[in-house]
Amino acid sequence: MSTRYESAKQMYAKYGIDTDAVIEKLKNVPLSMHCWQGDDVIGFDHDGPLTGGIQTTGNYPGKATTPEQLLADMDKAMSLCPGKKKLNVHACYAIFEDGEFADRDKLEPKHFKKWVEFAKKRNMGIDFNPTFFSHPMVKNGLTLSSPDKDVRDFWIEHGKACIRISEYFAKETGVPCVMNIWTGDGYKDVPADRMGPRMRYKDSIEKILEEPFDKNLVKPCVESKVFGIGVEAYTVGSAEFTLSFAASHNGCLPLMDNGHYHPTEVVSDKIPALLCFFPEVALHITRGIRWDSDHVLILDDETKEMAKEIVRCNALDRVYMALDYFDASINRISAWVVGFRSWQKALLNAMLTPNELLKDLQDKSEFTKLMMLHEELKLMPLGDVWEEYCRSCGVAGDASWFDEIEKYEKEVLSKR
Ligand code: RNT
Ligand code: ZN
Repeated sequence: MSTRYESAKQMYAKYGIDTDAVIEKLKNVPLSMHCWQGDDVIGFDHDGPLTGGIQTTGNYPGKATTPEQLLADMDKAMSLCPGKKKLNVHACYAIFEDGEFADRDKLEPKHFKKWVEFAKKRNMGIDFNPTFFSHPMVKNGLTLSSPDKDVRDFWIEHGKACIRISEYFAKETGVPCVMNIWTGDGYKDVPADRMGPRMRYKDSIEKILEEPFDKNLVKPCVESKVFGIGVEAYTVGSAEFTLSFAASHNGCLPLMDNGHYHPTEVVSDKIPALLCFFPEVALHITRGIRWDSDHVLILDDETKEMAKEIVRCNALDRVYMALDYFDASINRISAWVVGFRSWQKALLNAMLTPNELLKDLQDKSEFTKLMMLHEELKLMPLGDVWEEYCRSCGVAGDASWFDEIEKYEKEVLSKR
């Protein structure tokens, strides 16, 4: 234990915070790491481009192109991050063996056996996502809301298959599986009918959820979005649509991606609003810049504020947290690690905040003192507790983890 940690511990103790207890608690908060950062959201089941109104930009060398590479890269990334990990897998990352292939509507648990083996070995749960993009059955940008019944039926079957796979993940790992439904369905230009696609979308998701599953094992979510690239005028799964869907369908959770709102809206304010009504909610944690840009998460103010809300609301066990960004312009493994560590820092910062004291000042209308404390707390020695947290998780607390990235880039990535 360093003397810096000892002195930080005393400083936090003055505010009634037990840093040792915080460190122990944080170690058990799971954060889902998204497999799609490693290969620019391509997956293993198609040769076509990324569609669905999302895009990766950049051409940094060394991206994973095989399951073996992707799993090795994720392993490397995870080894440099403190805290409890969960895997987040997309359906397009099915791993087919011996020349076998199954289309999205025919996927089976066995196509994800390798992911289960990987997760089990590392004592992790798995979250899952049906992939409603990058596929020829996306017709005119539409899937579950398409006017074409064959298109809808194909994607409904995909959703149902994904529920079965999610339940398999939960049973195998012993950890509930969060299954997130997101589609890029929408229109580039002003639509002539806004309600029709939404009614079809509603009906299709309802049909998917007719697939029997144990609500304790599978947590279906619906993710909203304000717009996508090439889908600027109208998104079927808007905020109001998905929130209302989740609110009116027992067992379905709302999923908020903080890159999916108008730029002055903040998810930190939406978290406590939803927690008043939903037993559980899910998050995609990202960093939007101007548009839905999916930049790597950093420790900026809104990131800190979102973590604070989860902690203040005592909701660490009610909010499923998952990273969701993709950057192809920098080392992809470093991108994973920077984002994962940033959210860990944000949670640590939130847990080291004397929330009860601050709430009390608010309730007593002592706003002068509240503002003063908010400001003073910003310079508390978070970094010293961070170092100790990382040390106790067996990872570097300083920038030296990057040596591993450089070594891996030289020895592995540059040879791909
Ligand atoms: C897209 C959504 C969605 C995807 C992943 C790959 O805007 O955020 O969650 O990022 O499904
Ligand atoms: Zn998302």
